[in-house]
Amino acid sequence: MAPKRALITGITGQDGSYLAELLLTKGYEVHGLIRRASTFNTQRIDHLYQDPHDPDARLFLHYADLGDGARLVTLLSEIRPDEVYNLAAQSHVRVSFDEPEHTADVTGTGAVRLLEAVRLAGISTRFYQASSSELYGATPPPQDETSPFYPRSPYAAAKLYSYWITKNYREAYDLFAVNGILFNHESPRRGETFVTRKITRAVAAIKAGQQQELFMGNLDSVRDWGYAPEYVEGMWRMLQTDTPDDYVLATGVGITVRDFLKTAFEHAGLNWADHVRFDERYLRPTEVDALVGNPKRAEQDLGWKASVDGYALARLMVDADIAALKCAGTPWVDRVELPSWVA
Ligand code: NDP
Ligand code: GDR
Repeated sequence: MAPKRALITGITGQDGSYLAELLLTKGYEVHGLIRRASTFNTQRIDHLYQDPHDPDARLFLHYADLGDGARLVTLLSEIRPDEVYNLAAQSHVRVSFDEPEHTADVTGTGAVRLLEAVRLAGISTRFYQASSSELYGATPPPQDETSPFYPRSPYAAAKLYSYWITKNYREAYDLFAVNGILFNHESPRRGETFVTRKITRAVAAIKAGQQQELFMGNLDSVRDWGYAPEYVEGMWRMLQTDTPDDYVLATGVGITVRDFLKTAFEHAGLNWADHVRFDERYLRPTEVDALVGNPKRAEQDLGWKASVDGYALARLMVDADIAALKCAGTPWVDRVELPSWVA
């Protein structure tokens, strides 16, 4: 039997790289969209690279951009995937205040370009949309699939559009399309400007004597931080059900940025208050104060449950960043051996 074929947008990002690994392990043929850049941007998936001339190759990369609808139609028609995972986005909330129009175009309109490409290609495919807990914004926790949305950033407003357009294509065209409403999830592959990775990289650098201070914004916000490899398993499970539905993935445990800081610094034998300074440039014009998810529906329907909470994550990421610094020059941090309990 021919292997299942998946298309991942955002394959070079944190989640895309873990999802590609997962699907390759499950025997899929994996196609990923990459953007042309003046420098290499495939570090997170270089370890998965296969020469496309190899008859056994199962990973294929294609140049494309969510801003280019015609290209998406061509690719969907050629690849004819069984499953499409739309993970590509301008995904940084703070940056979305600087670039609201670009964020709307990629993170919002990009989703309908891809959905329209699926429809115009006339293929039968299952579609996953990377929706976000940022949709809840000002709605107090705990948040689940029935909680009202109240976006608090251009990013969240763009994700609100992609959420509803995905639902609309499900209802209007009978497409198997789902929204995964994922709460924050992190890993040693997390982008360096998101708060968790910013903290754990700084801890490693301070511990090594390469840095003294860390400038931070609001330490009071509460987030429900989970471990990214577990969340991509949840994405896949959402596309294996009998009927399409939307699901929250979360740990159910909320901690403050300050808690994460304290745990990360203490894990390296450091006192966070000796090093952390305030810088207002990291504040957002409108903040999301507290996100804590209730993942009951995913547990019941998908058998999915997170096992790593924010505290464990802080320790895991500090270990990985310390190991990465010790192996400076190592192309990718996950090649460094992590503590056995991490795996
Ligand atoms: P990343 O920021 O790590 O990755 C984003 C990906 O999108 C990268 O591969 C990037 O490519 C690609 N991309 C950006 N703009 C375009 C474009 N115009 N055309 C094509 N590709 C583009 O995000 P994550 O992996 O953390 O998140 C994956 C998805 O899940 C995102 O949609 C995010 O908004 C959403 N999400 C993430 C959560 C999290 O906690 N991580 C929680 C909830 C939702 P390049 O490498 O070239 O920049
Ligand atoms: P978030 O993640 O906005 O929740 O979006 P981020 O890590 O950027 O911020 C989390 C919280 O930390 C506060 N904070 C800082 N944040 C950053 N980046 N840098 C700082 O110096 C800093 N100091 C304090 C923020 O104000 C915020 O309250 C992430 C992204 O992955 C989205 O794509 C995704 O949809 C949501 O998670 C769920």
